[in-house]
Amino acid sequence: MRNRWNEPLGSEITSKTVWRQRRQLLSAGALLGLGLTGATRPGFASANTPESSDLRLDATLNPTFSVMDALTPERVVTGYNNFYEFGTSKSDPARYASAMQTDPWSVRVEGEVLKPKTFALEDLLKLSGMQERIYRLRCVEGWSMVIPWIGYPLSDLLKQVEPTGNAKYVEFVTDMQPKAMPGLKSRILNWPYREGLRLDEAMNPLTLLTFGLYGEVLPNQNGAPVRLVVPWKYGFKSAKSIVTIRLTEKQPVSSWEEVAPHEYGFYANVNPEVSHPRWSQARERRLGNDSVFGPSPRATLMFNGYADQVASLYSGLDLRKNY
Ligand SMILES: Nc1nc2c(c(=O)[nH]1)N[C@H]1C(S)=C(S)[C@@H](COP(=O)(O)O)O[C@H]1N2
Ligand SMILES: [Mo]
Repeated sequence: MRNRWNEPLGSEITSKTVWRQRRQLLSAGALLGLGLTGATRPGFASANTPESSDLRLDATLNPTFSVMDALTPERVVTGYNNFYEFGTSKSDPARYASAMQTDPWSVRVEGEVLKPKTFALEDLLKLSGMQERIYRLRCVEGWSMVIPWIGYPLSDLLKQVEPTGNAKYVEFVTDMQPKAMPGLKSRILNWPYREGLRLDEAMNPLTLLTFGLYGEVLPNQNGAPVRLVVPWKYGFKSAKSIVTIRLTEKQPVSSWEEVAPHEYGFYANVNPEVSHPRWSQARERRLGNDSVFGPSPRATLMFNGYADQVASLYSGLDLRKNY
């Protein structure tokens, strides 16, 4: 019996090869410039039409911030998601998220800043150069993926609004669209979905404000039109479909921390030595790459393998207490 995520090696290689060829095409088309090509408005449709040009988002590969791991096939990245606004099943986001309205879209950046501002999506897309970065993303549930994201460092945005001396934290808030998001009826979280980082974590060059993946604008199920990606933390820190970014003096309470503080802390750094109360975090399974049968085959790395870049942020902090 074959599971849809248990793909033979051949198709894994095919998926990568096709992507590399497509990336070459993209750089050959670099005269079109950065940003969206082919359409006047970004068409944030589903990724089921990967070749249509209005979904394309051009970017330059940043090898310094990319890992060499085998990529997770695109259909897994866009078909197996956590986006509880659309339901708790992994297939719910791909099934329902196309109803989410992403045009027009704007992001309010406010709080402890000298220049609060509402950024239209069009302006956000032009604010800095688009980079492609191949990051590992590890879910707290024990699976992981390797995804070619497109975006730019969150710090490029935060510098524009000039954080005050009081700004110590950054809070991220997801949009609420009751008609499109059946999950909002469930009490699993207190909506809207909120996440937070310390300001120095938010300013770290790894922290990516993300608009696309696999050479295209984000599919809705992956957090269109703009989401966070924080690769050294468990996946739930990477808030999707962001409408507000708020700089604060006090540590914000994230949604998961609010409903289950003993299970999900504010930091949520990937840490194989600190177990979730109900399961170990020592090992993981790469979706689309590892067999779905048997025990998780890979050892999880401290800070998800990004220790060189981020361990210094936590010197002197007890990572058992600050999980
Ligand atoms: N708004 C919102 N953001 C969210 C979630 C969510 O339920 N709602 N799930 C998180 C979790 S648990 C993970 S693992 C990642 C999954 O991102 P992906 O679907 O792009 O792989 O999104 C995170 N961001
Ligand atoms: Mo997750």
